[in-house]
This record gives sequence, structure tokens and C-alpha cells, in this order.
Amino acid sequence: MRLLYSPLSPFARKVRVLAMEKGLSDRLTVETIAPFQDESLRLLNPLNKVPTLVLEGGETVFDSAVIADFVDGLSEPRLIPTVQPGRRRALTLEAAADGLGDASILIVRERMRPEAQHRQDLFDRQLRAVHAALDLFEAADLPSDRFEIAEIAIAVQLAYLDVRQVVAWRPGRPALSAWYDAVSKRTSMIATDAAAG
Ligand SMILES: N[C@@H](CCC(=O)N[C@@H](CS)C(=O)NCC(=O)O)C(=O)O
Repeated sequence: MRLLYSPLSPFARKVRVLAMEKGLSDRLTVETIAPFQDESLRLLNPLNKVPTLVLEGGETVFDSAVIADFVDGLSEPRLIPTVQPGRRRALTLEAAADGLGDASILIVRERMRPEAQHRQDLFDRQLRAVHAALDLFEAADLPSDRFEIAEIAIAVQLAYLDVRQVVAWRPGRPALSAWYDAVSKRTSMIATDAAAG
């Protein structure tokens, strides 16, 4: 399977971390693409976004949550809970993390525009989403003995906040900060840390 990704994409990193945590990395051939510059991806994914997974027969799978679900189903143990209420709680946290990522990318893209053209209403709304999601994670009592889909999705987005300097998210969030410092030492997080070179 070919995984089309860009090194700094937190969504693509979520899939890579999940595959690594499951010991399935060797099933993925990773290919770098720059989705904002390279339109060729649109032939495979109408949204032209990474990650996009191309299966052996040519079928394409996106977005990151769907790819993660597919990859998780390839082997046991599952990192996406199969039984309720754990399943909906994990997937809701993943959705909050992904939404934080969408808001972060909008903020980063807006900052790239000339300052005179910045839309303050866009910043304000997206920053509210980012901070509210962070508050949810701070209150979530994230586990130290488990690194499954929710935890992976949150960890990769926190890393993105740091690398793109989206917001200073640590002040006022001691539990989330301590949790992140611990999980960022995992092999899967270190191996997929594009910012570290
Ligand atoms: N909901 C998508 C979001 C993916 C996404 O936004 N990827 C960004 C890079 S981090 C992208 O490829 N953007 C290109 C574009 O918006 O044209 C997912 O979970 O896969």
C-alpha cells in the first residue's frame, strides 16, 4: 500500500504512528507530496489532501480517520475500540483532535497571507476552537498506560501546534503538558517527528 503524505501533516502522522504502534509500518510505502503545491494528488483524491492511501489494486482511501480505521482492521490488537461506549468516546476525541488540526491549518494558512489582508474574525473563531479542544483534552484525564487512536490523534496535533507555533498551549494545562511530554518519547512519535529532521 502507498501512503501519500507530507512530513509535517499531523493527519498523515496520525496514520504513520498508528501503523507503527501496530507493527505494520512495513506494509506502508510512504511517498512524500506537497498537497498545497502539487495538484497531481487530485487524480486520486478529489480533495487533494494528505494522507491518501492507495491500495494494491489501485483503490484510494481517505481521509485520515478512514485510513486509520482500515489500517487498524489489518491486525490485532485493535487501537480503535470496537465496543461501546469506549468506541464512541475514542472517536469523539479523535474528531476533536482532527478539528483542532483543521482550525490550526486555517490559522497557519491565514498567517501566510499579507498582514493587511488578515481576517481577524477567522483567527478569533479558529482560535476559540483550538483552545476549547485543548481544554477538553486537559479535562479528559488522558491515560499514561494506553496509546490508542484518541491519544495518537491528540499527540500529533499538539506536536503540530508546537512546530507551527500556532498557540502556546501549555500554560494553564499542566495535565496535558505532562501527558504530552511522556508520550512524545514513544518510539513511534520520535520516528515520525519530521521537525526533528
Ligand atoms: N480531514 C482530513 C484533513 C487532511 C488535511 O487537511 N491535510 C492537509 C495537510 S495537513 C492537506 O492536505 N491540505 C491540502 C489542501 O487543503 O488543499 C484528514 O483527516 O485526512
